[in-house]
Amino acid sequence: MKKNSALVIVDVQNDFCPGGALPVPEGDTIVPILNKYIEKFQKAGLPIYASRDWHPEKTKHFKAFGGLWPPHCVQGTKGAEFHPDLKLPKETTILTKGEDPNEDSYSGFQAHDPEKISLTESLRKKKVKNLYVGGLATDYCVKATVLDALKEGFKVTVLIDAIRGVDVKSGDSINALKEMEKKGAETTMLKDLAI
Ligand code: VGL
Ligand code: ZN
Repeated sequence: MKKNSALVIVDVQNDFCPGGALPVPEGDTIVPILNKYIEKFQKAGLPIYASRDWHPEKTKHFKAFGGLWPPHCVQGTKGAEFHPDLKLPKETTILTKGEDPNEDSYSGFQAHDPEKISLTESLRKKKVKNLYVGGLATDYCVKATVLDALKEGFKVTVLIDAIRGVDVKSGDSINALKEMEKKGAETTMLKDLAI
């Protein structure tokens, strides 16, 4: 793994896992793999970020108010908590997004840390140039985060063994990955991650 790298874990929350309000098929199966990535980044002393979808009860993002989705990841609920087996170190920077009731946002680059600092600013401060991105869902928040990261000039590697998609239409996840690669993202797997 290169210097100036950070791990970005997208939305590994109960509501996106089987049994949750908006389950991603096999969403929970990436948790043990993400834990291994976390361990590697932690041992290397590299920053770790974890984003969370964090919606108010009423938001344009939900079907009842004009959006696409059933209610999910409502602030303060069990469904909005990170998956209980995800081993986030205490130094993890938690990124919160989706709080604005008028916004239908997906990207970690629309999120902020506890000091209300944006992800871009936080990464620049830490001199991060390379992002390794995994999490849920491939065809929504992972895709949006990766495409925004590329637009912001970061080098991005998608952790293809640590993402899962919703596939509202079959093929959505594969197409999302193709689009990320076309725009410049690279891919890797745990076994190929040099450290
Ligand atoms: C997400 C749909 C709605 C995601 C968030 O995290 O990918 N998908 N809200
Ligand atoms: Zn959402």
